[in-house]
Amino acid sequence: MATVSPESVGASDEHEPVFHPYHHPAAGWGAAKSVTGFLAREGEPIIGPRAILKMNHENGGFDCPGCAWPDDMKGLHLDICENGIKHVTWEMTHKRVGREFFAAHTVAELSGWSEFDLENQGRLTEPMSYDPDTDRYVPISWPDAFETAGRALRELDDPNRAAFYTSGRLGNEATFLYQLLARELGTNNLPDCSNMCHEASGRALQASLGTGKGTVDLKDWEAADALFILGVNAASNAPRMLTALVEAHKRGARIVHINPLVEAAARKAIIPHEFLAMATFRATPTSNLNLQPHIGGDMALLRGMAKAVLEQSKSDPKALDHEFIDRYTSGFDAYRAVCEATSWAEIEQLSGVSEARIRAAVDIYRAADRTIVSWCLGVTQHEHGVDTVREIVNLLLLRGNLGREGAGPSPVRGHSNVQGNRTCGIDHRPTEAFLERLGQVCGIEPPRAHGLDTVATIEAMTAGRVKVFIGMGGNFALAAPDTAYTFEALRNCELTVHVSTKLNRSHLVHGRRALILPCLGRTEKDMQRNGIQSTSVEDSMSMVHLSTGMKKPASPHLLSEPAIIAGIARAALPDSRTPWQDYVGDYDRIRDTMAAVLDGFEDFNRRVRLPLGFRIRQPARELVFRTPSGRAEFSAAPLPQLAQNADVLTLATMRSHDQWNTTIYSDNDRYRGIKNLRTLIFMNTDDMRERGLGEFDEVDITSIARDGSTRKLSGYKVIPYDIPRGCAAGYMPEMNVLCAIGDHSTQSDQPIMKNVNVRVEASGR
Ligand SMILES: Nc1nc2c(c(=O)[nH]1)N[C@H]1C(S)=C(S)[C@@H](COP(=O)(O)OP(=O)(O)OC[C@H]3O[C@@H](n4cnc5c(=O)[nH]c(N)nc54)[C@H](O)[C@@H]3O)O[C@H]1N2
Ligand SMILES: Nc1nc2c(c(=O)[nH]1)N[C@H]1C(S)=C(S)[C@@H](COP(=O)(O)OP(=O)(O)OC[C@H]3O[C@@H](n4cnc5c(=O)[nH]c(N)nc54)[C@H](O)[C@@H]3O)O[C@H]1N2
Ligand SMILES: [Mo]
Repeated sequence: MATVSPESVGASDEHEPVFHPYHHPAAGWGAAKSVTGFLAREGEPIIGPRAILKMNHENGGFDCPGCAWPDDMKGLHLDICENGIKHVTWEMTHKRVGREFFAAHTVAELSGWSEFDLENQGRLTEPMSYDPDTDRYVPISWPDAFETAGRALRELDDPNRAAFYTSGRLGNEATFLYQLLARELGTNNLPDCSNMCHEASGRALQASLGTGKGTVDLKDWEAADALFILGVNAASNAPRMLTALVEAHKRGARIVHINPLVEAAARKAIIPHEFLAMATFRATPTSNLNLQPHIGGDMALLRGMAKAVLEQSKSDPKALDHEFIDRYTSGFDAYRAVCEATSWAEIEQLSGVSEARIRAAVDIYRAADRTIVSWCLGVTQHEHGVDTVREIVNLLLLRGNLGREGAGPSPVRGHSNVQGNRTCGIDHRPTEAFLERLGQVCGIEPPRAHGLDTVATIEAMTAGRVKVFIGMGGNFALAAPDTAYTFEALRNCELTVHVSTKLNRSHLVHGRRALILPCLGRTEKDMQRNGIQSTSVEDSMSMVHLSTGMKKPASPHLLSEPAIIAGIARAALPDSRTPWQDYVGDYDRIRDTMAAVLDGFEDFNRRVRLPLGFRIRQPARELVFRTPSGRAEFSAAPLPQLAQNADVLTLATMRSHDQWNTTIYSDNDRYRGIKNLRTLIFMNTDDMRERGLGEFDEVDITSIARDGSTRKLSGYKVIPYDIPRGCAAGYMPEMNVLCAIGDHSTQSDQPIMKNVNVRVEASGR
């Protein structure tokens, strides 16, 4: 049994924990107050607000490095949010972690620090190399650092002994160079954070519609009559969605939230740029109906909705869009048959929602001409993530909610450029067509065999099959499942290299040799041979636009991500004919090559400079389906069963309001009423009573993996919460201790982070 003490990860619970249910609107004054306090703490009273005014504005400015929600298309609003401000300020801190810091602390000592304390030391300032003799990081020059990484890569007996991880921050140009480095070296081992978030969405949309992305944009959000929001905590994780929800409600659109928890965005909101509403405390409701399924019950709920629509079509032909179904889809009869064969009793049992409540959602769906369904991790991080996203598409197809204004599927992506990473080649399963063009344009021979994703990389490191790990941003050690297992995997490497802005856990859980390579952040000026450079990013809705940093770099020794990649590449591939140096001197040169390789990037350099950038064409939006049948495909997969013992709870791991993935800003979770506590578990009061537990009681949480192995966290505090019976929730990354490495979806290989079987009992029993 693997046990990692909760103190070793996460923030330190120093202050008395508090739980008071939150009744105020999302955003509004609570957000304003929180931002003010945060700016003061980071010592950013002047530069902060000025930089923030530059954020997400058309023509200049930098893209918010936070979430992937698109920018306001009209460029009118001060399009900012509380968490975006925190994110930018965190990067722009005045604090520095230089060579004196590393000289003063051994890695063993730093390993005892909390995540908050590590990142709170400030920005990294120069390259560092691990010295085993003193157990400290010591300075290393950039040429020596490149040679260390380059030699390790050169000397591998097989390029597949290396893995190149990407966190979704990386701009498109650096992304392209990074995948080129991996493929010129000879491997498709390109694990990325998307393997842990929207892999299921990509696979499902590809199978159903022939495109791995959503089909709608912000204009569609403005035109929809009904919005269904599944498994996303928008007020914390995509706060600018609140603007869309408030505006939708004001114009009379209906909004349905489907989530085991009633999150802040499912109640009411005040948006930050609505100063009158702020001044008068006038909040707008952002929901017409909240359904609380059992964790993992979404697919059954959606099938119930489809079943009801099909039932109604018997007396009302207008319930279905027959013309659309006949002309553009395939597999309808099989899907209708499977819906008819599924009983309401089964749907109620597997979804945890009553027939009457499901029919209430159907009333809203039926009354709308244009429906958008939007979702995030509550849908994807399950064994049946792919089937569930396909069920979303099924439901949309029934009423022709595709390929027209105001309708379609709209996944909410996570990191600001995670979608662009995939578009620009970070894919461990690249298509033959992409490799063919990459090979032709770049004059290389790309490997054809598929590479390793995140989980497979960890397993390969454990088995000694991957020896060099390069992390381009992110915090792999903590973000990945099965903390103890992943730590051992990283320690088993010959060399671990992290390109980072801040000190984090992954620097302390390292291979025999280790490098920390500090890079420019997105807010900073990137000066190269031909002047200041901009990079491009792609948002959740396929808009590509430029981002230009404007702040003086945190240290004169920082390099840009493209420069670091090129430095490693030149050392690893001494005979390379790729013009690495020219690429770095002027990112227009990278974009010229990208335009020749990537679909939809024609004339890249001109179009990316248009006021709002450009939108990558979505064939499915134009009713062109690149599927085997050439049509949109219904899927008739069986519903997931919830079979489990009565004493086992289904646990979802999720984010608090005050964190960015593994970056913890504070131990508060304002909208859920929590202060000073992260080591908690939200439970239904009946489940608590059954176990003899009261509020704040300390519990042990034991997870039971599919292979029967168990993992344990101790000393967590119970919070009574409005969550369905049999369900529980708590925070990542701490709870990754409970996620078994082998428990990934057989459909997407995505770790099952929202569906962990656990036993909860009072500590010490
Ligand atoms: N401030 C901030 N913003 C972020 C991030 C951050 O950490 N902080 N992370 C970014 C990243 S990388 C990503 S991928 C996104 C993540 O954005 P979210 O998907 O919102 O992330 P989570 O906090 O994991 O929350 C998932 C939601 O799913 C719900 N849920 C759990 N299980 C189920 C289920 O079975 N069914 C349904 N319907 N709902 C369920 C939870 O109650 C919760 O509301 O946010 C991005 N934005
Ligand atoms: N249990 C559980 N685990 C999860 C999830 C979950 O819901 N439950 N969610 C998963 C998801 S959706 C994701 S996306 C992953 C997140 O996984 P990652 O993307 O790997 O992790 P982050 O915490 O976003 O990475 C933070 C680090 O990025 C570095 N950084 C910040 N800005 C930059 C930059 O501009 N450039 C570079 N090079 N580095 C920078 C800093 O050093 C910082 O410490 O976690 C996954 N893990
Ligand atoms: Mo993510």
